[in-house]
Amino acid sequence: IQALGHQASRERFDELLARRILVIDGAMGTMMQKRGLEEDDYRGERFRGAAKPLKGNHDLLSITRPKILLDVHSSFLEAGADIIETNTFSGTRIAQAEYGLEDAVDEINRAAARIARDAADDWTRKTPDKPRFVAGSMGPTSRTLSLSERVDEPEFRSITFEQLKAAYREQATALIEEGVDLLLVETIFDTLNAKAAILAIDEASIAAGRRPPLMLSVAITDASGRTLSGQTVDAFWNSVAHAAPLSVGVNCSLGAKDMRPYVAELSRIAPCYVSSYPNAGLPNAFGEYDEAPSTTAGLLGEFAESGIADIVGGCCGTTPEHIAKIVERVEAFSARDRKGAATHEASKTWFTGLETLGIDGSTGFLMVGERTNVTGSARFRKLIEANDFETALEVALDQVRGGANVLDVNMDEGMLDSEACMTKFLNLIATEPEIARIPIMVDSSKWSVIKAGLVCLQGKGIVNSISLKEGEAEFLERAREVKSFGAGVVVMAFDEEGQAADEDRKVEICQRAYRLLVDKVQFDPRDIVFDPNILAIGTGIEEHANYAVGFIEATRRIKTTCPGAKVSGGVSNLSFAFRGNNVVREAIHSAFLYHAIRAGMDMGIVNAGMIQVYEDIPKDLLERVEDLIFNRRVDATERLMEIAQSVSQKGGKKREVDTKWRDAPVAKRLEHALVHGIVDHIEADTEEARQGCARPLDV
Ligand code: THG
Repeated sequence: IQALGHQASRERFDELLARRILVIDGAMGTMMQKRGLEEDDYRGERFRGAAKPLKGNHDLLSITRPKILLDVHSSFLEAGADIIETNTFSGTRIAQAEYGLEDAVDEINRAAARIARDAADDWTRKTPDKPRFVAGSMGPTSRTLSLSERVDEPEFRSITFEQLKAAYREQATALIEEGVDLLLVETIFDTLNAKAAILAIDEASIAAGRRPPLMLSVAITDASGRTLSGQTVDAFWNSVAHAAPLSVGVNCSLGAKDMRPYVAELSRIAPCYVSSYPNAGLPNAFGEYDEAPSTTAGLLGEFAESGIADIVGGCCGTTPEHIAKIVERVEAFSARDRKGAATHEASKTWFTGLETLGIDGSTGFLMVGERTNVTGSARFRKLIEANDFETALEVALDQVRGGANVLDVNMDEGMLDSEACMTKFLNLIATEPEIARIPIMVDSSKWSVIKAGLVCLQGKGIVNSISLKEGEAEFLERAREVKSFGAGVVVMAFDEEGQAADEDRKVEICQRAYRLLVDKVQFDPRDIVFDPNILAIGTGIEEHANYAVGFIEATRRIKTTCPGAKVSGGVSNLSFAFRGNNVVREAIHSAFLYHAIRAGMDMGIVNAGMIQVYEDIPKDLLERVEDLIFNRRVDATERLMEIAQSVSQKGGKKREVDTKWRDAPVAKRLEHALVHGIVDHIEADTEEARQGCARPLDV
């Protein structure tokens, strides 16, 4: 992609932005509406026979009323806009399907791009010192990949990632081939839709041999500061940062005034330019946007002056008068130098769900919940086999409440349709805010299952795992695929010769994988998570005695020689030999983690909520556990077994379940249950509430 002339056109924008703020045009829809166009105007000759009503399908006007479109572009260019948007906001098969015009999509995009190109080139000739640009507009479509449209079927999706990606690819291809200068994925309300667009643009650019710089623009729906699909602004950014856009910003949503904090947030965390093109204020009683041009311009001028926005313009309700005022107001300012920006953020690893998880040396150990794994939990497996996904979701929720920072999901079981189970479970999780808050680790030894998982994640998840087991070619191919989704990756210390058991092999394989990922795939080192294999100790087999030491020492060396990369491991593997005795297993895990974390282990797959505090491990037990972990005596296993019997009676640490909320009045209990997604008492509580109300609706 870098070879596709991308760099040259980016440098051009760098040069311009170093001199001034760039202004993007105003609303297309508003301008069209002003003309009082009727059904026949939209139809023209071309769509005379179309079956469905077409009024309001503005994208058609590029074909049926090209002169009007040219006039609109010209009026914005005359007002001083540097960038005009193509009239293609709904130019995808998905959006046009609402009008039965799927097959007109290529034509719509090409016609719109040509008109915009002509208009911009015309003005570049008129004002050579102020070149004009065309941004190919790509709207969010009318579908959403992260939400269900059926209340009673939360796993339902009206479209697949592949369908949406294909639709965006068709649009991007036409826009690129017709010579747009930029591609603008805008009004993003679902980050997963945007990810499909990003992948589609990559594919279309490679096929077309040219990659225009990318602009991404998110819509924040209300004062909660979240997208419609629930992500915070910083989670949104960290989920799309892999696209390395020219700019990221906010459009539509609110007026400039209420948009400010989100624009400021993006400018603080994103190392690219920031755009802002708000509506003309908040809608009035008639749903119209009527903020005065000087007001919008005053607000955006302050953005430019404060250095939080580099590209500004208007969305719904903004007119050439707004743009003219904005141009005047931002004239004195230039874009902020983005090169030194966000250095603090640049040092961390970021994963996201609906919210952001930032990891660096100061974060502390992170727990990856292990229970949502059909091979790691008999209970979870039985629930999935019985198709009881509702209860299976509670397993996930328990992990989150137990403190899991990331959730590992594994559906690898011969009797299951693993791809379908992964899809269904992740789609369900996506609609449960308390779970979807945290990043997902998609765990499978089958690549098709990993892919099924990746296309369900709007956040920046983690692939678990890839390795050099099948050689470099496959390793690199998979790494590229992970990167194209912007996900992180767990790399197992495994190569063509097999699994690394001793320290030197673990280090050697991880270092080799690191160089391949960083040098050949330009994989961000921060997105690499090494897993140097936690293998069972205390098995009675001599070669296993040093496994814990090997992991800890390898971790230390990997962390110092592979800068940016993180280290993780499946902690419960360590104590397989002590199955059935949870007290001993938990003591082994906690003591092991205490030392592994000091050696640099960042995260681990654990039974969240069951990790004990090191200091709380009884001293006699701890001594024997550490003898085993550090391979300090040949009889360590026997000595641990000896006291295992006596401690096993005490039972594992019971999860602290907060039941205090049950003592509250019924209305409060229902509120608590709703907020926390607890269904346990819902029927009894609802019934109790109903008895005290006049009508069921009051409940
Ligand atoms: N590295 C990476 N991924 C992994 C592993 C790893 N994924 C799977 C596994 N190893 C980590 N997950 C688990 C989950 C559960 C258990 C161990 C590891 C476990 N389960 C109980 C047992 O088998 O005794 C199950 C008891 C029950 O049925 O409830 O110990 O190493 N990258």
